[in-house]
Amino acid sequence: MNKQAIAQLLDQAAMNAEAVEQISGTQSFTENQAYEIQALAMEERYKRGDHFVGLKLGFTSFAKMEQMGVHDMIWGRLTKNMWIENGATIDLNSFIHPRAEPEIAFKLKKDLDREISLEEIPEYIESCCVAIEIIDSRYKNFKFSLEDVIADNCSSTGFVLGDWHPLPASLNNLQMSLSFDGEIVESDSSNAILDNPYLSVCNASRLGAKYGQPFPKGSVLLAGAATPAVFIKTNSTITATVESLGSVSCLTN
Ligand code: 0L1
Ligand code: MG
Repeated sequence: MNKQAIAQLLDQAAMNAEAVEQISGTQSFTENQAYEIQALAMEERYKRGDHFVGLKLGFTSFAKMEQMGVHDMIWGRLTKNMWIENGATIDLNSFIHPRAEPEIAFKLKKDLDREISLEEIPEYIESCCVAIEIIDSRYKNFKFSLEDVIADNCSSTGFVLGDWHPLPASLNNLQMSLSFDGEIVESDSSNAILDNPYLSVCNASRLGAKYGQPFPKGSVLLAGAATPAVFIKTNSTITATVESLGSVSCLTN
């Protein structure tokens, strides 16, 4: 299959909520080609009226990188149709095997079009908030290679954002948790995100520069999960909490 055919296959899998076999099982492709496929697949969404609103980083925990045998983060695109209002109900029939992650999100104050340092973050980032990321691999059994998952837009599917807060001096040592119906199912310190969630911004800027993708002012940036992702159940309330940033929820039917 050529890149366009793979992009269309993954786009249809997401649209119809029907899993496909991992591409790397039958043909090999490079990381660069995987990002090209991701961009082509997103073009299919944009043609239907959706649009880019931000990006997410994946594999931001050193444990997850080690587990996957990789040494760098991956990034995917967030779109308007993935945005779920805080407190809204999501229809699980439109997903394949969705999982939730507790995250921290940032909002860009100006175009992020070059690699920036930690010291430059206040110039580029306006605010932060607690977030839930919903991921849903388009591959059967959530099984994929690094190239497969990049082509599949890093499993990006949905995100819920809380109230925006001015940037604190530090985002370290904050307790983060994911609850189902008020019961905590996963929790960890914000340090699980690259030892410092602000480093996600620096890494997003580095990856954007590497792949020739500037991120416009106003974009949302999901910094990566602090805990493993947890399978979502029907008829439940999913809540992510970050100490000092508050909570955000969505419901499932
Ligand atoms: O951390 C993430 O948002 C997940 C990135 C893609 C890998 C996965 O689907 O677990
Ligand atoms: Mg995530």
